[in-house]
Amino acid sequence: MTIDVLLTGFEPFAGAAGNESWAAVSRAAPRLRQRGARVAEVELPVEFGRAGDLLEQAVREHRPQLVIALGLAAGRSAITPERVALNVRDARIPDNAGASPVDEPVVEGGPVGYFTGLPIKAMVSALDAERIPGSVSQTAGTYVCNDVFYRLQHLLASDEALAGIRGGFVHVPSADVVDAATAAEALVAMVDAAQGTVVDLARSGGAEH
Ligand code: PCA
Repeated sequence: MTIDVLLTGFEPFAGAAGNESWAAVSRAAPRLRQRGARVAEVELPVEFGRAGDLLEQAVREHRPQLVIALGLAAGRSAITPERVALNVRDARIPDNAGASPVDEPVVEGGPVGYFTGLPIKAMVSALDAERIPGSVSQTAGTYVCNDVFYRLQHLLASDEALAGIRGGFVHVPSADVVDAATAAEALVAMVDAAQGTVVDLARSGGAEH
């Protein structure tokens, strides 16, 4: 089946009861459906390798036009569309299967990094318009979120059958910073912005460090 949007979030990790990324996806998907969009959502395991395998499977199955993968970044103070995925795994804490890779590539022989395929400046502008805190992030880290982000960009860049699919990654902060209802509203606004933007805005999303 061909769909418009594939959204993914993660299961809980590091002993938490829930994961804000999945809370946002599971609340936003029915709202997008209500407005006529064809949406698929997948909850990914916090496991190096397997999470990317499942995302790849979902992209091949659904052939969406747009893929937005979400993850939790506790400690951040805004919703942060990610600029770049890196070809490295470096776990500070074990993943949910107990794996702690250090300085391993996500994809052996793959390029050092990929830029997002999402119009992240337009997405941040859309968050501004909703008065939801948002900013561009320059790195998705080196844990499972970056793993999934890199796998997604590598897949979309290397398989011609998937040409034209736009995808990328967004970190959401913990619920005490942005609550679940607001994170879902933010996700709907970011989907709208991504669908409505062909050439990204030339506004600054830079940082000195
Ligand atoms: N956040 C972690 C992995 C799963 C999640 O929600 C990360 O930022 O890598």
